[in-house]
Amino acid sequence: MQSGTDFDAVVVGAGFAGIYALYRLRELGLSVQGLEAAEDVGGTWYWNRYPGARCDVESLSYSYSFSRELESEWLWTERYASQAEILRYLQHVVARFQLRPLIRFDTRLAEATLEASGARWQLRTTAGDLLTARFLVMATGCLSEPRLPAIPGLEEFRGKLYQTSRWPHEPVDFTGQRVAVIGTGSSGIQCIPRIASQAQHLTVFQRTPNFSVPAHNAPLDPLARQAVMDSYPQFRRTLRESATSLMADEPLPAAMELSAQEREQRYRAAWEEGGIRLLFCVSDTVVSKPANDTLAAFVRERIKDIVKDPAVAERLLPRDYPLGTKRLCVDTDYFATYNRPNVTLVDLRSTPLVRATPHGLSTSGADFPVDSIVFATGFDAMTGALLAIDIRGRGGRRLADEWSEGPRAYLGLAAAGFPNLFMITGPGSPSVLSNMVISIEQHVDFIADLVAAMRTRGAQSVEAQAAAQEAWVAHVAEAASQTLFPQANSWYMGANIPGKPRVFLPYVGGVGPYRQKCQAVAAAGYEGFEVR
Ligand code: NA7
Repeated sequence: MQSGTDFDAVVVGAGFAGIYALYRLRELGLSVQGLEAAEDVGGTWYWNRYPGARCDVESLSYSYSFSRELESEWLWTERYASQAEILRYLQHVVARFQLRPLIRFDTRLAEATLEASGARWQLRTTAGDLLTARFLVMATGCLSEPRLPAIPGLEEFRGKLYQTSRWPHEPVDFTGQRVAVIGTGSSGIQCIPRIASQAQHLTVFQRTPNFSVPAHNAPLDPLARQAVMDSYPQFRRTLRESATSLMADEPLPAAMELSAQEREQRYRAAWEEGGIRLLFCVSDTVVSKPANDTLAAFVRERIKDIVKDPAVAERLLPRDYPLGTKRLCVDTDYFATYNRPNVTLVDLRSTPLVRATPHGLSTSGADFPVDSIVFATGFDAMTGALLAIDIRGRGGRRLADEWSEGPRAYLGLAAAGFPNLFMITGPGSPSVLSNMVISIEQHVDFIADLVAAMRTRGAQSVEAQAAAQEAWVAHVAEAASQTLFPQANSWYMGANIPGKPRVFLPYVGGVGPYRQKCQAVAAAGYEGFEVR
């Protein structure tokens, strides 16, 4: 740990974003302090260690590009990296670049208050420790504030409770147990097959069926891996400039321009390839309802192919939102798990969860005695972790109040009234619609370049201008309105949190175009920012 309490920059969070922010800001010669609530680095990949936890972006794309040496020495072993492998990678990065001494662990930021000078932040941790920083970098994550439903009677339950995003560090053995999993988002879909293979009986409580595509995960072929690694600079550039940063842009036909047979061939090829390619095998999946309907129907047919009991298959078919407007899941044997004799699917739409009892869960239809309950019920996405901190900017204005009708940030990076505070992959940036590592590097580089430019100018503070912010927020909303995304009750829309404003949170205009916009802003002397 570092000594002293006054820093040029404090970085909150030590996941992918915080680690790189610490690295870049230290390279600039700034005094930097990292604060991390956990006892170790990793962020998302520290907390989400449930069975089957795996990234749904391919490992060769989901890693830092800032160091050629780092790139060439780290050998990913599988097409999709497991949580454990990604955590090892981040621990390696921190050790390799000697970042650990910069981080204060087991330390959660509680309050950040702008000083009267308008150019420095006073910080208080939940333990009551005080620090100050000129720059405050919020690397707090998009999916880091977990959410648990209020289930009456849960305190009386005598079995064990687990949460995918707060999984114990020691192995959990469900052998011989009756287990309940609540939630069928990505986390549920990843852990359900693994828990089913161990438990005596698994009951899955599903509220909304999800679209999911097979991962077809496999060990990476060493020669193919080396070929990508040899071409990393070009490979990364292609991803950075692409619309999604997940795969290279290629010309795609609109679904309805194709014959039914051509569509089916394309969808099948993408299904066989596995992963999120399916979303990007025609040009108009998330903008045209007729196009989306054809793809959704294709996936429903695949679910029916896999699930043997037609009544169970029927309950698993997503019908009430367009494919891709809730995060498309990537699975290993998810639907096939429902063919196991020890797995029961409970549809909470027809029989809602009523309460927990000392021995299990009760729906309006039946009682389900269980030994353990696993919550895979998601997060207060994009804004939850930021607003969990009492942030008070100019004139004592609270960020939570400023955002009461939805987040307002210029480029998803900075907010008017909150000078010298930056968000990494904040609301209004491509963030969760992109390859997070690529977006994180882009944000951190933008911020580091801005801080360096301020130093050259002798500036003390930088703040988003209200007019630029409003124009950007309007642009983010306009971009979303051109798509099908607002049609789903998704966490992208804040719909999973009671009372949260319904606003489409990430920027859907494309990663490459967003990067160009940021570059243009910088080239114009940080247009839209007030540099004082
Ligand atoms: P998600 O995707 O938000 O999934 C949460 C799941 O929990 C989803 O199926 C919810 O149903 C369900 N849920 C939430 N509250 C309840 C209650 N009260 N009762 C029953 N079911 C409930 O979170 P994940 O952790 O799976 O994934 C988050 C992201 O992490 C993922 O998209 C990847 O990007 C990585 P609902 O759909 O709201 O009806």
